[in-house]
Amino acid sequence: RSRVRNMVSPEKLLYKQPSVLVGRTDVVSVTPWLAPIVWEGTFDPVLVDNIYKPMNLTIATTVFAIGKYVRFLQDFLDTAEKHFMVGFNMRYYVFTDRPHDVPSVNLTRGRHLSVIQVPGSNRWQEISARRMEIIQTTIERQIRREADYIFCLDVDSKFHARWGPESLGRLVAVIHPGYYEQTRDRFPYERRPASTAYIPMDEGDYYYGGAMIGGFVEDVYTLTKVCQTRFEEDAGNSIEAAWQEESHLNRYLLYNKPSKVLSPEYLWQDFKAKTKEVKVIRFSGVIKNYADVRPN
Ligand code: U5P
Repeated sequence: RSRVRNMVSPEKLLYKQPSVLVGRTDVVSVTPWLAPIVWEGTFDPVLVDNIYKPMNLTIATTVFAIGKYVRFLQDFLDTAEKHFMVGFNMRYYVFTDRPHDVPSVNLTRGRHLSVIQVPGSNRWQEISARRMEIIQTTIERQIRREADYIFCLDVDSKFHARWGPESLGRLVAVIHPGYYEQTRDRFPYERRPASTAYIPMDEGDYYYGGAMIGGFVEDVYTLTKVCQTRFEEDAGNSIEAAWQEESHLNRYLLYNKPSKVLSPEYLWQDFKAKTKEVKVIRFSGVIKNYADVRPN
C-alpha cells in the first residue's frame, strides 16, 4: 500500500508559531536515535490533524477479548469512538471465542468492526502468546489490504482523551507507566540468557508496555513474526519469558528502534496516581480483579 504520502500542510492554516527556544523542559521529547517522544505540548493537534486527514488513511485496531475479557469491549469501543483517531477510517478487528457476547456499538462514518472467532484457552499466558500469531495471520489474510497503519491494543482499557495521528509512525511503541522513573537494571526485562528475550543489565532504552504495538502494517507484521518465532523457540526449550510477549517486544525494540515513542500519557494504569509530567491521560488500563476475569 502506498497511500501514505508526504506531510502536506493545507495552505493558510493558522496555528501557533513553532519555537526553537520555548517548549517543554520538564520531559525529554526525543530519543537518542532522534525518534519523537510524544507528550502533550510537543505537538499541535490542529496542525497534525490537518496534515494527516487529507491522506485518507485507514487505521486497523486489533483487540483480543477472550473468555471473560469480553466484558471490557463495551467501554473500550465506546471510548475509542469518542477519542481514538476521530475522523479517520477505522477498522476494528475483535478476536474472541464468544462472538455472541460482542456488544453492538454505534460506529461513526468510515468506521467498521469485524468479529473474528478464535479458540479460547485455559491459560492466560497462552492467550497472551497467541496474540502475536493471530495478528500475523490476520495481517496476511486481510489487514495488509485493508489498512495503512495498525494498532494492537489491550482490551481491558479505556480512552479518556485525544489519541490522534500524532501517534502515527513506521514503528510505534509506548513507554510503560510503571518504570519510566527507574534505571534500566530495574526494568523487568527477561534476564535469563537462555531465553531469546534476554536483555543484559547494562542494555535497554526504555521499558515498553505490551498493551500497545503500532506502526505501518508491514513493520508490525515483521515484529509479530519475529516475536512469535522467538516465543516458540523458547517454548521448545521450556522457557517462558518473564512477561511473555512484553519481554519479547522489549527485546525486539532494543535492536529495532521504534521511529516514534509514545509517552505514558498513552498508557496509564487506573490504580496509579497521575504524576506532574503527565498533563493528560489518554488511555489507561482499568483496574481488574485477576481472579475474576482470568480463566485460572
Ligand atoms: N486477554 C484475553 N483474555 C484473557 C487474558 C487476556 O482476551 O483471559 C487479552 C486481552 O486483550 C488483554 C490482553 O487485554 O490479553 C492482555 O492480558 P492481561 O495481561 O491484561 O491480562
